[in-house]
Amino acid sequence: MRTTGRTPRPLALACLGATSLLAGLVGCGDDHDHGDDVDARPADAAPGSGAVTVAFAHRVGGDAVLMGTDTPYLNAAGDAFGVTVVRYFVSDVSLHFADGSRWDAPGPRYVDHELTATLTQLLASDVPTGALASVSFVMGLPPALNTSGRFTAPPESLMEWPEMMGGGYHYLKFEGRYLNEAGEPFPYRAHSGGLDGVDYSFAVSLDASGRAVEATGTTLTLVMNLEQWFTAPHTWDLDDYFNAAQPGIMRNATAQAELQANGATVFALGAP
Ligand SMILES: [Cu+2]
Repeated sequence: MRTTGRTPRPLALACLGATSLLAGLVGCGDDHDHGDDVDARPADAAPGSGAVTVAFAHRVGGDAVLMGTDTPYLNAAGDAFGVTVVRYFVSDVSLHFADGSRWDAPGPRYVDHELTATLTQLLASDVPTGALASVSFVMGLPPALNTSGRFTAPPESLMEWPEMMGGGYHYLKFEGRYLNEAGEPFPYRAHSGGLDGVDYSFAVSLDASGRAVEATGTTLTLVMNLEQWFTAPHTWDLDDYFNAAQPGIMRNATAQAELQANGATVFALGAP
């Protein structure tokens, strides 16, 4: 497991300060002697810690996506579309606690809707317990992680991005079919990645107030609302991006920037 860091809780700092300044006058230690809590924890768990698992869910219009080559969904521009591929990286997950402290799970995580093992990933078994404020991560691979050759085995290695376009890896492969202006099924491949040295990954922060890391284990569900990739601020008429003359968008810096901007509303934290 990777090294994780967490900044000290302000309460503990305040206590240390009070202890050193007012030694003998303030019974600071008594407030932090939670002996009863220790007794309640499983014997094999560190005091004040629990396992945190991240689950990944993929939805269209609020419902779990049904994969296939048909076109059961409508995007904001009125295109009928379906979904055949959802593969992506998220990186550098951090938990932000209500007390202002932070716990980091650095590094990339690969998710493929078709690979069940990637849909539930243990962050760590010893995350400090406490009330959460938010969950943050990077959609894609930030430049420090997006280096050619980082992944040598499938499935991650299959996300390679061509060297002639800057190398590294796709952040996202979102594919399916849509009905074009002629009413015929046409494939779309919404692929994103760093293009020619420009990074299009982006930070995501999701409100987690009301949630907590529990000693008994916690699952946080990161929901990707797929239709949002095509929605606001750049509403995509898929005919304009995927057609016989222009079947892909990987070389299209404008399209990469638009996917990045549309991504701001793609993610949500699912119900516990
Ligand atoms: Cu591609």
